[in-house]
Amino acid sequence: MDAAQVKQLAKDLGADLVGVASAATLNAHPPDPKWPQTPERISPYVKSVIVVAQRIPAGAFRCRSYVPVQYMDMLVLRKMDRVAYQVADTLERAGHPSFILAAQETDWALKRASYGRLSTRHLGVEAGLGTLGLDVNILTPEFGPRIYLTGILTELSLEPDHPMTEQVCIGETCSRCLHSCPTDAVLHFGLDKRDCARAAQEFGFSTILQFFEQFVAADRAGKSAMMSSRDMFGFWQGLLRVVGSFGDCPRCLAVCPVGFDYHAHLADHQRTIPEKTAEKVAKGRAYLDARRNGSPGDGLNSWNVRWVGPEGYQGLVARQLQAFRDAKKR
Ligand code: B12
Ligand code: SF4
Ligand code: SF4
Repeated sequence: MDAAQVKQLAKDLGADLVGVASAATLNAHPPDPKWPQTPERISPYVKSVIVVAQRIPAGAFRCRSYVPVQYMDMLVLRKMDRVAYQVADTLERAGHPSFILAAQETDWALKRASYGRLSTRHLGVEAGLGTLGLDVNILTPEFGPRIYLTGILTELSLEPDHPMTEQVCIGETCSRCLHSCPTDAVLHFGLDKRDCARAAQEFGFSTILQFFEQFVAADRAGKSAMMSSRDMFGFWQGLLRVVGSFGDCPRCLAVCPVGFDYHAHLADHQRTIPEKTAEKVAKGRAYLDARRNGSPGDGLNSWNVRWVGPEGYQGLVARQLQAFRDAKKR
């Protein structure tokens, strides 16, 4: 099987986007070399990683609450895993050992469980699907950041795709993700993960740890009150349908103006950002000044710029919007 046939297989199974990265390139460019998220750390035999992305339907971002998008996230992840599993299974039946990794699991050995075994965003960039945005989400020209993605590791050597060199993200002059973030976690092509996790993982691992630390220290009445608290209900909901333990906050995904889905279904609904404040606007301006002065910080350093798009922003979204309007007129 060649790369074109494997991609067609993934598309036929329902993948929205698919690309191929070479394991040798991924091994040579770990996102953070101190904590290598590389295929060779997992298996020395892997030659290629097939990257599959599944879009999150835009309708879920048009609702009054976050609940519908939270549940859609879980269904999208399940579909993505099924597609990836079937690709791996087909490759192996054709004689090429292949497997997938859990798309949401983290590895205790990598930064005490804050990193996945592979960074699927970085896989996506290497497979030519998009580039990292101001908020470090991967932005695809088709669906912006409104995707989940995973990798199929295979011993079959496939022709790799090339990373995009043009920055897909509009950048500091846009800063809509920064304006919308409820915990002000968006940095300059970086993220304060602790702050993000307060909203994105309301009933996640650190909330559970804090809860039980307080529970152990509480007296009998305090323990009893904690047993019937909203936190406890959140943990139950998480067990029931995973919602709450991750994927809670959709704001940076919802407001990003990249993607045909945004032009078609979200531009009207997401135009105004209620969370925008003067302080956040000033922060975006400071990032713009830093970039113009040539001192943008870690997110755009010589190692990281590879995944942001070394040629900078060249008007992709404006071109897309024009194409969208032209298509509508026809
Ligand atoms: C752990 C995790 C989180 C945790 C992090 C927890 C923690 N305490 O660290 C939190 C809760 C923050 C989180 C949040 C979200 N997540 Co999440 N998450 C992951 C997961 C499982 C692993 C992340 C990882 O390994 N990153 C790898 C490292 C290298 O990335 P990094 O730390 O960001 O480092 C880069 C830059 O930040 C920068 N950098 C590093 N250090 C520093 C320091 C400074 C100062 C600066 C400026 C820059 C900088 O350089 C690095 C190299 O480029 C991945 C799945 C996967 N296996 O990849 C999903 C994943 C990244 N999450 C995803 C999503 C969708 C989300 C959320 C939108 C929530 C939601 N609704 O689902 C938010 C988005 C937040 C954001 N803007 O990035 C998707 C991303 C899809 C996309 N379009 O990009 C992924 C890929 C899941 C998937 N399988 O599709 N997530
Ligand atoms: S997921 Fe929410 S809290 Fe995290 S960066 Fe995006 S908008 Fe901010
Ligand atoms: S909202 Fe704007 S600044 Fe943020 S990632 Fe999207 S294009 Fe980039």
